[in-house]
Amino acid sequence: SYFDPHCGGRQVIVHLFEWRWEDVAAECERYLGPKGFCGVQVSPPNENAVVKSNPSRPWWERYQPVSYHLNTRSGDEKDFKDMVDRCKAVGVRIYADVVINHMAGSDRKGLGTGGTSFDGATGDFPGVPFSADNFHSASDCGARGDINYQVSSQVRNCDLLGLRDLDYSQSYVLNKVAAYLNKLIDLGVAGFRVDAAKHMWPDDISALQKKLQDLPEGGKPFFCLEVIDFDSEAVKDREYFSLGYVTEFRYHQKVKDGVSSFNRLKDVQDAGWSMVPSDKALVFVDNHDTQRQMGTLNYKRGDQYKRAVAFTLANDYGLVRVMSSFSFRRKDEGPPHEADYSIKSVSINSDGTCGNRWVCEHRWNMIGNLARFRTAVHGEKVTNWVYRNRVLSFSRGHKGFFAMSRTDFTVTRDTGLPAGEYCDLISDCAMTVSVDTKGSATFSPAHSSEPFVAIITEEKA
Ligand code: ARE
Ligand code: CA
Repeated sequence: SYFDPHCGGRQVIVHLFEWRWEDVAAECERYLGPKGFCGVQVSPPNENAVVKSNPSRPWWERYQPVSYHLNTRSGDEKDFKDMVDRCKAVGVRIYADVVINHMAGSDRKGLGTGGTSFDGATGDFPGVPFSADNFHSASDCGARGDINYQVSSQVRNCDLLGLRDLDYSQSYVLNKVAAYLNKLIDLGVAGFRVDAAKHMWPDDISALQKKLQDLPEGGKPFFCLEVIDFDSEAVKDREYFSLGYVTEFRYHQKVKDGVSSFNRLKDVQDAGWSMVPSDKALVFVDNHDTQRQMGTLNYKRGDQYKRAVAFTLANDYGLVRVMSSFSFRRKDEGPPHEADYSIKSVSINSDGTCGNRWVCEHRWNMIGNLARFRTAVHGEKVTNWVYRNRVLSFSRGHKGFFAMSRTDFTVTRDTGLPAGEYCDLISDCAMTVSVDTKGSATFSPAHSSEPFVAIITEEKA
């Protein structure tokens, strides 16, 4: 089904935003595979418009397709194939971010990252080829880029941000895009994050899916649809439920509000917000867009961010995607780069953190190590919820137990687990937790600077 991420039951996806394919491959082998991550959402692999100035080489140029050749600042087709194979060999799958609602903007013209020419204004994309006729005309829309979100036909047929909108009622367009996705399937990807899916008709996505081949190992590719729904516009996320996982943006709002008062985290996935059902919700604390918005939670918010991500991983709602960023000051700023704008590689420091301005949130102890926890307790409900003495703790059925606070703590809690000596996953077993015959344990975090504890029945000391 389109809901299977094809990673042998592992549960956590990480978005390695703007990483080079070579670095992703190395990260699968040295970290993601051993830590039990399911897969990686990679930046769009197809050729994009080179945005030279105002600003120079922003990250967002990758959301302006020029052709479906696999040539970007992350690498070429050979690098891509090598990454997919090396990750797969260690149990980690690749999901491509596919930008298929549109091509480059009508305000762009010149060359793509693979050297192919294009002109957004005239709709000439010889690298595919697409020409003016393959796009929706702006006649039914407001001024270019001006979508009235209360009118679903405008959301689907008008130019999002002035980006040339593909007309999927033409089988020519459908076939070109299907050929692109099938090529990625041939190369071994396990699925797709569909950019701006909200701006595509669900029936068009369904028609596209019918043209896709099964994965080489069998089964349909995994689908995650980017649909932003805060219950205030014409397009509803439920229109996409049969097509794959849907991004749950309400959750990212709620977890941000909830993390300031732990008690409010309890109802973070329901309470009148008409949240996406757990088995269809792709959840995250931030993504590459929201992390650039004012007041949002991101890596810069330190401890609060850590608590939000740790809670999200320990909780039982949705399929989790962890963000892994490059540090930025300005919103438009592209990834760390050399003088010639080639992307800098991700260096690894002796303490396991990343260098060259790569943040690598996924390597932070309470994030990287909870990937294992989430997989181990998958399918178990949250039970034993206790918020007392400023410490939140809960069990995941009889398979796992999690606790967190804002500062160091010592508490006694019912873990719901059988008696035994358990390894604390957060600290890689630097500390253990003894559970008595009643299921009760007294414990403190291994390091006071990291006030989290997580244990699972499958990891006894
Ligand atoms: C850039 C420039 C523009 C210029 C355009 C064309 O910034 O000024 O007009 O190029 O030359 C990203 C960047 C954009 C960038 C674009 C193309 O964020 O700034 O434009 O790349 O380079 C809506 C969509 C949602 C979309 C967001 C951004 O529904 O799908 O807008 N998100 C995805 C990606 C983005 C990406 C694109 C789509 C485009 O994740 O990274 O844009 O491929 C409410 C509504 C939402 C709306 C949201 C924000 O919440 O409910 O539907 O999201 O507001 O407007
Ligand atoms: Ca569209």
